[in-house]
Amino acid sequence: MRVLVTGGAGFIGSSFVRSTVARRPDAQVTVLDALTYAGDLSSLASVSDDVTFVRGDVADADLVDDLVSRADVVVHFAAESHNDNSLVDPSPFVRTNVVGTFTLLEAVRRHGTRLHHVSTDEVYGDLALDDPNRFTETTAYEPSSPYSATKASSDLLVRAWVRSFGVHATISNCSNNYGPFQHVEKFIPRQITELIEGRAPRVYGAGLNVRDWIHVDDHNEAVWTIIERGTPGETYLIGADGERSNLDVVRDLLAIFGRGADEIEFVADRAGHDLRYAIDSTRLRTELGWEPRFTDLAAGLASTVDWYRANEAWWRPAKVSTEERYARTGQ
Ligand code: NAD
Ligand code: TDX
Repeated sequence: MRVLVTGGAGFIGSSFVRSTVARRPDAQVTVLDALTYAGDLSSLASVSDDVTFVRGDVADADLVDDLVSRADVVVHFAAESHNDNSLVDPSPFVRTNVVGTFTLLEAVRRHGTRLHHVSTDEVYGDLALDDPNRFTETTAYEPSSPYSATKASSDLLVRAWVRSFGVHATISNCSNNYGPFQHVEKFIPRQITELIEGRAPRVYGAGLNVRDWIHVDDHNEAVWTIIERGTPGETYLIGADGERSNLDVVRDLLAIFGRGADEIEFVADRAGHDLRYAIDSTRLRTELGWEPRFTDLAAGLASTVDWYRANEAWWRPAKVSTEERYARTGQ
């Protein structure tokens, strides 16, 4: 099977590529990635002999058409992915997330290629802390940030291309991922690397916001499950029942580092900050038989801390510029 992976040098995409090479020897993997600030070819170093890498833009119609014509399945991870950046400059989000997905859809339409579109639970907006409901496949779209609005737009394009043109596409909306190779701008790697540096974690607002954490390997196994057993045209939600407040996560990390539970720096809140995300993944579990394997978040955080301690050379180059960006917004 010839697999084209967009965004395969990013956090989740590179994990997908490494596990695909390790576990699916029949797959011939090509990666299309623009290597923005968030892409890092060294994340694919361990599989460089097994993967064809193409540096390019998912919104480049000629390049995308050529690559899609030579693929059996396209797995679309490429995106601008960070909410805080979308509040400073939304334009690359519109271009990559909306125009890039449109470009890919036109190519798979021409070539009849199977597409899996990777999306986020943020398209559904947020929930009250005490809301007994969680997001399901039928929850209405209500995105809050420029990032989530562009991801919602991309999902709606996929749905329309399925209905209007019969494109063979599935969509997954997953909760917050954690694990190795995640950019230091994101919450968990930022706090781990601050703690390695001897500083205090930076928590937005009062830290009461809740995220539903899933290990990146569980996400990617779910993506393969949907590619192999999902029904084209359908949406599947991916989540591992990992709801925690940001304060709880930070306190787990402080304990791992042997630091006091109150050694926290509270900083400016994110504009429009979503309060809570929570995924009901019943459909994926009952219809397709997927189950998460990393259900112990404390253990998953401890092994992620070990990875960042052992791989300083991977994250160090991005750390200073990331903190300079945060300093400009008081975060
Ligand atoms: P990331 O920012 O780590 O990686 C994105 C990758 O896309 C990078 O390698 C970057 O170079 C590449 N890219 C960006 N613009 C491009 C363009 N125009 N053309 C080609 N490549 C381009 O993101 P991530 O956290 O790995 O997220 C991957 C996907 O999963 C995204 O679609 C995101 O919306 C989705 N998602 C992420 C999470 C999460 O918790 N991180 C949760 C659910 C869904
Ligand atoms: O320093 C920080 N302090 C802090 O309190 C950072 C970077 C974040 N936060 C908070 C904001 C959120 O409530 O932590 C929570 C998680 O923040 P992010 O890592 O920025 O993730 P989030 O905004 O929830 O979005 C993530 O999950 C859904 C991914 O970045 C998206 O790509 C994905 O779609």
